[in-house]
Parts: sequence; structure tokens; C-alpha cells
Amino acid sequence: MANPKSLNVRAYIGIGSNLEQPLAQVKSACKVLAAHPHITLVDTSPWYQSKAVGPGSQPDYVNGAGLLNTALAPEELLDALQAIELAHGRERSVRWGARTLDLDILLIETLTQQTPRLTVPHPRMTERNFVLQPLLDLNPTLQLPDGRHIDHLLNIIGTQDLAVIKEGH
Ligand code: A4P
Ligand code: MG
Repeated sequence: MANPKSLNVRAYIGIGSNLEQPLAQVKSACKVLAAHPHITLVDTSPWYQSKAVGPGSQPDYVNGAGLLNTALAPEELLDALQAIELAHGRERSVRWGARTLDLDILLIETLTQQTPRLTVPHPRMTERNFVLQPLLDLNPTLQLPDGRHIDHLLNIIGTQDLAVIKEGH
């Protein structure tokens, strides 16, 4: 349960899928997020097709990002996201393996935390254009807690292998 005394925070999440109709999976995840009693889905980015980063040969991903407002504590938000992943048939067998739905916490305000269950900002987000581009779509002036600008980080890694999905979101 959300702590009633806690203030709402802005959190950015990464949304990805590369199995079983990925575009339908990510859109369904957004509907469930929007209906969650302790989460307000403020905005979602366009959807992108991206080449899989990970072991073996995997189908392309659909990736995007969402901006949430929530009074949930960080671990409670992770619980909520993992419950939504499970409801979408997510199986955790191979790390970085193909998945029906992946919901990652990217940023929570200017929080920096590293615990066994949760690292914020997401530790690999600065290397991934399929995370940085959707974040930039949501907020062109977004910065990491350490002051680095998302647009600068995306300029460094480039936008290769990333294609916007034209039908919108
Ligand atoms: N965890 C720690 N910090 C976080 C966080 N900020 N957000 C822990 C979410 N979870 C976090 O995650 C493993 C554990 O990480 C969780 O139990 C949680 O306690 P997981 O979702 O079960 O497994 P995973 O996603 O396979 O592992 P990981 O290391 O989170 O993978 P990544 O880095 O998310 O990479 N290629 C493309 N093109 N697009 C993608 O979206 N995604 C991945 C997954 C690989 N390749 C991809 C994509
Ligand atoms: Mg994950």
C-alpha cells in the first residue's frame, strides 16, 4: 500500500517487449498502468522498433517509455511493475532473454539508490538508445541525478537500429 503521507513523485519507466505481438503487449501494459489505483500514467512516448541486445538471436523489440506520478515507494512501484509483467505472461528464465513484457524503473525524481533489488537510475540506461530516445520524447531537457543531459548521452551513442513505429501509440 502507498504511504498516505508520502508525496507523489515523477517516475520514468522503460517499457519493452519482443514476444507475442510486442506492440499489443506494450499498449496493454499502459492500459493496466493507467488503471492502477496508486499510479497516474501522465504520458507515454512513441513506440520504437529496436534490435535486441542480449544472447542469441532474438526478435526485434518494441520499446518506449512512460512518465508516471505515484505515491508508491520505489520498491512498491517495482512490485506493481513486476505484477503487471507477470500478468502479461513474463517468464524469467534467461537474463536478457526474450520477453513478453519488461517494465524497468529508469528514474525517480533525482533519487540515486543501489540496493540488491533496485538500482535507480537504471544502471544500463545510458548505453541504450531505445531507452534514451523515448525519454527525450517525453522530456527534451531531462537530466540524470548527476546532471548529465539525456540529449547529450543520446548524441554520444547515436540512434542506429532504432525506428519509430509510424502508427503512433
Ligand atoms: N532491478 C534492479 N534495478 C531495477 C530497475 N531500475 N528496474 C532488479 C527494474 N528492475 C530492477 O530484472 C532483474 C532484476 O533487476 C529484478 O528482479 C529487479 O529486482 P528482470 O526484469 O527480472 O530481468 P531482465 O530484464 O532480464 O534483467 P535486466 O538486467 O533488468 O535486463 P535489462 O537491462 O532490463 O535488459 N534489447 C532491446 N532492443 N530492447 C530492450 O528493451 N531489454 C533487455 C533487458 C535486453 N535487451 C533489450 C531490451
Ligand atoms: Mg527488466
